Amino acid sequence: MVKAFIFDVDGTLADTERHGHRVAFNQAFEQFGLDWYWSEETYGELLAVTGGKERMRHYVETHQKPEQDREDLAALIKQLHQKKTENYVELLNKNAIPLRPGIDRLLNEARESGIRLAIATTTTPDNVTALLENALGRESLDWFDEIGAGDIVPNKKPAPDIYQHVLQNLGLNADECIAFEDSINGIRASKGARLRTIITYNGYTEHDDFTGAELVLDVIGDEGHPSRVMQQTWHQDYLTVDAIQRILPGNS
Ligand code: XBP
Ligand code: MG
Repeated sequence: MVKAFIFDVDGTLADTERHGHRVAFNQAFEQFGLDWYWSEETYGELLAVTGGKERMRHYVETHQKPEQDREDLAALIKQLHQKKTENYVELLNKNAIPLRPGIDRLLNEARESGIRLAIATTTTPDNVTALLENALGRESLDWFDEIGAGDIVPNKKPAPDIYQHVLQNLGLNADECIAFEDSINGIRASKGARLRTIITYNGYTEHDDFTGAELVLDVIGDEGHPSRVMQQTWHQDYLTVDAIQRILPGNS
């Protein structure tokens, strides 16, 4: 039987990138008097680099003038990122970003079935807290046995480090767990940790290569909001814990 579900956050639990992170980055750029601006399209390209600080550095290296002093740049990125995190949390507190269809139900089904919950994400811990508190209530933080987030590991996704860290802290083997991801960087990380992976893609990731995924859907889905299955054959209106236990029973 499957013993734990490990969820990515951005793009998987909620569509946070386009109207959340991107907006918070642009606010920070403006607050620092920079003329940088990330359009929805540019941001889609920048998502190839995970991690906000890493993404900004990549942007400067590829889109800005090369004379930027290296040390100054590291300090600027750190300050910008602190501001961006404040902006993002404020944005969620003012206007909660909803969870994707079926997530709330699946989390509750899992809890009722005794399946443990965990998070493995590159985003900053404060962002995870703000998302969960606003979408599910403060008590939902206790639903997760392990929240692996941000700079806690040296290498961010697509490296498997964050998943390996979470597995170790859960005390479980990869074949006892299922990862939920939305992107190519995410599945590279989860597969790198030998985790069976269910993909729910979104507007930014629908054309990513999900080779190796056990299941690829548009959404987990719900009553009145069925899932569309892109890879593998599976016939049910939406994904349930029972269906997961049936099709991906696990090795232990
Ligand atoms: C999410 C990310 C994050 C967010 C920004 O990737 O790449 O960097 O866009 O968060 P994944 P921070 O869903 O694969 O975990 O600015 O806090 O880094
Ligand atoms: Mg993601």
